[in-house]
Amino acid sequence: MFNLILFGPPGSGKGTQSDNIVAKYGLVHLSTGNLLREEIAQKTPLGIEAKSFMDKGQLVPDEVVIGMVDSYFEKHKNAVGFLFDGFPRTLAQAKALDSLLELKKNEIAAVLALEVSEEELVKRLLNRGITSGRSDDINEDVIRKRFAVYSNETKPVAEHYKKLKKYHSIKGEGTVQEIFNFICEAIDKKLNLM
Ligand code: B4P
Repeated sequence: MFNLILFGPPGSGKGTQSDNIVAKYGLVHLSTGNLLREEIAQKTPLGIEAKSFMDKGQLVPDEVVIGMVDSYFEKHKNAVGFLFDGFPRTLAQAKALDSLLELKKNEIAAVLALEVSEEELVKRLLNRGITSGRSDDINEDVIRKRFAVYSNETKPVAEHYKKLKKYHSIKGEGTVQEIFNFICEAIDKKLNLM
């Protein structure tokens, strides 16, 4: 299996680039954000609980997210690899993911981290709020709260993978195609070393 994490702050383009990556490399896309939004749309108990956190710009509790990832794995037993998008977002999630993969005698090949300035991120998210109506993108205070959560809870995930020498920075500003080219370069380099 070839497993990648696409990492970066809210609005850095993880969802956008994931579509291109899975189309080119045949990986299974695991976006915790998309899975949570599906639960919300179906008004499941998990979705109703998740919405109350997401609308405030907070993270959904680890045990909820990890349980969801575990059952997604079960549904995709024959995957050639996974692209993790928006997961892990806390150190506890990263450690849970490492253990789940270890059980399958597998590991993360690389963490690709999209680097984008905060000013550009706010612009993108407010713009998406207008076009998609996503409730966590409409209010600038909620967006700023998500950045604070990212700094406090998600940045330690970067440190974890830096120590394991799996972390690669990618320039996340430019056109979608330019950024995709940087991502492909990093992936192809990794694949050639395997
Ligand atoms: P996510 O769904 O993961 O979304 P995101 O971080 O807001 O955005 P992403 O980086 O995917 O941005 P996108 O490509 O869409 O999370 C939403 C919420 O779910 C979280 O706040 C949290 O509450 C919860 N959640 C999710 N996972 C969780 C977890 N593991 N644990 C706990 N809670 C969790 O791009 C954004 C915009 O920019 C788009 O409009 C796009 O068109 C535009 N864009 C993209 N690339 C561009 C470019 N190169 N130039 C200009 N615009 C660009």
